[in-house]
Amino acid sequence: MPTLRDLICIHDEPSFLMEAHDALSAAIAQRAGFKALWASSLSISSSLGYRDANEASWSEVADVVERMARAANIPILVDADSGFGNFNNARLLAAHLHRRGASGVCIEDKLFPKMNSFIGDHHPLADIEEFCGRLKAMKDAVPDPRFVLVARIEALIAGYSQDEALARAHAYAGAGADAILIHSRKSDPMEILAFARSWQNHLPVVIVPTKYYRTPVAEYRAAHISAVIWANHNMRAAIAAMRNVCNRIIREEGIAGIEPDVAPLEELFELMAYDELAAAETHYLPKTGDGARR
Ligand code: SPV
Ligand code: MG
Repeated sequence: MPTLRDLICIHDEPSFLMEAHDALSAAIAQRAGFKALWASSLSISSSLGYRDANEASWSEVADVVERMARAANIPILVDADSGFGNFNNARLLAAHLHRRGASGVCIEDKLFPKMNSFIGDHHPLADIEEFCGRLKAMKDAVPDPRFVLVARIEALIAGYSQDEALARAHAYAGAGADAILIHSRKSDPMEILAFARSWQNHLPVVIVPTKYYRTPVAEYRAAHISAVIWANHNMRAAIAAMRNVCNRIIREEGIAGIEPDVAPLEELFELMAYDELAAAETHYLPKTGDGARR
C-alpha cells in the first residue's frame, strides 16, 4: 500500500485524495479504490453541525480522524486549518494527529480563527516568518520521516499576486514543508497553472479544484501536479442523497419507492466488517451446552 509520502512526494503521476468526514465516508472511499483521504475541515465541521470557521475544537477533529483511521486502512492527510493558534498549538496538534492515525497534516497561512476560503473576501494572511515558525515546530514535533507536512498558500484566495504566492512557497519550503498546496477560488485553473509553471516543482504541488471543477485531469498531468484533492464531494453527495430521500418519503408517504435507491443493509454490514465480529465470537466466546455462544 503506498504511503502518503509515496503518493504526494514520489509518484510521477497525479495522486487523488478523496474527502472523508467520518468513519463511514472513509470506508466508502477506500472501498471505491482511493489510495488516500483528505480529512476536510469543511466537511468534518459540517457533519458535526459547525461552520468551517474553527468552531470545532481540535480535539473534536482529532476524534473524527481517529475514527476514520480505524475504519479505513489508507493514509489520511488532515486539513488542520491554520494550526489552531501559534507554533505551540500547531505542534501539539501535529503530534496529536500523528498519534491518532494521521499520515500527514496540511496547514494554511491564515490566522486563528480562520474562515472557509470560499466565504467572503476577508482572508487575512499570516506573516511569512511567523507561519514558517509554525511549520518548523510541526516538523520538529513529529520526527517520523513518513509524516507529510503540506503548507497551504492562501495568497491567491486573498487577492495577492503570483509573486507573493511564490515568495511564500519558497519560504515554506525553507521551513521544512514537504509539499505546497496552492489554493484558488477561480472557476478556471489559470492561476494555479501559472503558479506551477513558475514554481517548477521545487516541491510537489497539491491542488483543490472545487471551483475549477471542469478542468480535465490531463491538464494537471501536463502541469506535473502531484496531488489533486476532491475536497468535499462525499459530504455534498450525502447532502443531495439525504435531501432527495427525505423529500420522497414525505411526498410518497412511505419507503417502498425509495428502497432501490438506498444502500442495502448488507452493504452497511460489509463496510463495518460485521463478519469479523462473527469470526471473533467463534474464537473468543465460550460455547454453551447447545453449541450456541454466550
Ligand atoms: C476543506 O475541504 O476544508 C478545505 C478546502 O480546506 S476549501 O473548502 O476549499 O477551503
Ligand atoms: Mg479546510
